Amino acid sequence: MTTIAPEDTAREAVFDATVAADERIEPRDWMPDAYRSTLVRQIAQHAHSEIIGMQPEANWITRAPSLRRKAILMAKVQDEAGHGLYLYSAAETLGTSRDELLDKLHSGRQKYSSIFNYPTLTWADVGAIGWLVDGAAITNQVPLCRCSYGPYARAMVRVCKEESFHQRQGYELLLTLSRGTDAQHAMAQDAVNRWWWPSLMMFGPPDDESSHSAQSMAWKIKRHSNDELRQRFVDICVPQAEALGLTLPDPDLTWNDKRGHWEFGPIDWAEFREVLKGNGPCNEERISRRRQAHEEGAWVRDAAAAHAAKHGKASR
Ligand code: BYC
Repeated sequence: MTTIAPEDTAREAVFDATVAADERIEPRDWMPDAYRSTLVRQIAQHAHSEIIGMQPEANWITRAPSLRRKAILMAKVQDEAGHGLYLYSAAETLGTSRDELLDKLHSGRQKYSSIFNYPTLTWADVGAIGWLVDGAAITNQVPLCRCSYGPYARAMVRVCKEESFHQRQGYELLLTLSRGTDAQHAMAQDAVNRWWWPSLMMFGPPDDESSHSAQSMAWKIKRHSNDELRQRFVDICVPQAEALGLTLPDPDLTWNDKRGHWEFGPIDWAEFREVLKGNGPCNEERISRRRQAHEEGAWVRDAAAAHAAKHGKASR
């Protein structure tokens, strides 16, 4: 039988009191093993999503329709790399290395967001990603700025500021297309039709199927359930779609005056599960491109390590 040492009971009481008081847990504080592993799982998945998420949009950098659009898109894709770095650093504070996390991503032992397994078929997809995907990300991540784990919460503050800029650029891009020629308007509508449902899936499975939500909410890692955030996102998007002059591809969207929310149609959870299993339209392409980029970058890591070994001591 395992016995709990009195000092562990005392530490656990301090941890519980800190969480209950809405104060932050910091890297040097004692924390339950399961709290640590849940954070590593979520932060790693989040970091992987940021760097895999660079691929669908980077696909359009060489084909951006103007120098201005190209410069904006390059800056956005670079921001996503930066978000990945803050998040890998936050995970490192929990005692895990970036190499280990990347290895788990490359070998399929850790996930990244389902959304990045869909293709970017036209230029309008860059707008739809900014408006819907970054919009969903902000809705999910603003509450994470109040996450109980300090380094993750602080990383989220900067990420959210940058994501709101990304969301605005996507909205502005779609507005320009929507007000353009008939062909441009149709391209914008087609992109929204394809990205709407996968964006709703970003928030994760419905609450009654979400295995981690209850514990993560008790620990104040998550502040709202998957369904609460999904509903918040739909409520934000409906008037924005109207202002864009575009429609959302859901015939069941209706305003419920009693609830004060937009009702929406059923989500195809079978599709979500297939994407998670690796059977989405681009899973194979995304992960092999990532592995290739990692291998091609080996010389940069080697050079940085050699530089640090040579100059590290002298500069200290
Ligand atoms: N895709 O119990 P649940 C971005 C998994 S990047 C894949 O509800 P949890 C951006 C889940 O991991 C956006 N897997 O889990 C970047 C779990 O599986 P495991 C990324 C998903 O953790 C570039 C299982 O399903 N944002 O913004 O309580 C360009 C059961 O789910 C997904 C974040 O990562 C999914 N959509 O809640 C533009 C935000 N959903 O781990 C934009 C941080 C669920 O047991 N993460 N799963 O094998 C979170 O807030 C939470 O982890 C989630 C899921 C709401 C996503």
